[in-house]
Amino acid sequence: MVAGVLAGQVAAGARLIRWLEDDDPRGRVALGQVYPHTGRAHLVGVTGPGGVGKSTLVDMLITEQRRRGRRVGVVAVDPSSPFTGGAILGDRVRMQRHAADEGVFIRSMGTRGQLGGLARASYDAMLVLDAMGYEVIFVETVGVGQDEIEIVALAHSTIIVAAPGLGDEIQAIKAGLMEAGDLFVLNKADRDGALQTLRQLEMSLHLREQSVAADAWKPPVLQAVAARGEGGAGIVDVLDRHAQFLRASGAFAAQRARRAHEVFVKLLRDAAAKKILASALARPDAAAVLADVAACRLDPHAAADLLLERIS
Ligand SMILES: Nc1nc2c(ncn2[C@@H]2O[C@H](COP(=O)(O)OP(=O)(O)OP(=O)(O)O)[C@@H](O)[C@H]2O)c(=O)[nH]1
Ligand SMILES: [Mg+2]
Repeated sequence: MVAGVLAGQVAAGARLIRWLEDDDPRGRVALGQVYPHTGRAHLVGVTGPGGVGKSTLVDMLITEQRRRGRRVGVVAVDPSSPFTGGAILGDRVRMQRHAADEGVFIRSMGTRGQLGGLARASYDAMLVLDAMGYEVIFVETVGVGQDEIEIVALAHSTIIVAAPGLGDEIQAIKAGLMEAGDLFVLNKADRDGALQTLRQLEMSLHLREQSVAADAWKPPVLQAVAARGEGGAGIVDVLDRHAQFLRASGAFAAQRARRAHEVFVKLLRDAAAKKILASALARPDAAAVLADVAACRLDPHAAADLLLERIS
């Protein structure tokens, strides 16, 4: 199967992603073997409020990337809906016309209950797509919350998508994601109020620019009408420019190292906590300590200290 993944076979890649999602031990072994073949892809996060046209935009960007001869992977993440939910179905339908194209692989991910695991599952899926040889990988997430920021932080370049007339959402973007954006796209530029929203975006970016170094990347604001396939070439031009900028400054590789380090620490923390918890609760005196807590003879802090002391 590892050979299949490295040869870019869709069935092999899909199976490995499923194993990793399910925490199947075979997934770990295979990941260890494909990992040395990762690190080549340009990872692009696409996020913004619900319904602004992210999937339609990604669909358009796939077309443009294919026109430039690149193989494209997509990870569509939806933390809010169950695995078979509407939005994910929507993504599939919206990007359906690429389904027959061997140069495109689209994978949707839902939470299946564990919200914290979504960033990790997305990371794993990106690694697999990277190893499969997709040169550009889009990661679409819905919303502007902490989980999205975490997922977007996995990418090299982040596109924040907005739409006209979304005053409140623009505020939310400002609060949470403005910092993370490398490129802002005002989609649905065919709608009323486009110019006003564009100015709002430019103004908040201008404020941000005043506080960064002169040689820093200045995030452009572009317009698009994704539903009509308008604006794709300009967006991909900027993405290419940003990748070049990151490579020239060494940030492309540095970001990979930082990302790997963050994931490593998170995994180590989870594993360590699980192990310690299991041995603490397995102690013969654990039940008595818990009973003391329940009977108000011992406070929970002291109980935790006690059990930890005894296992170390
Ligand atoms: N007028 C107009 N409508 C658009 C445009 N782009 C997308 N839409 C429509 O907006 C709706 C939402 O599009 P999606 O691409 O699903 O939006 P999304 O941001 O991926 O949605 P979620 O993933 O549910 O957050 C669809 O009905 C699209 O046809 C555009 O440029 N102009
Ligand atoms: Mg979508």
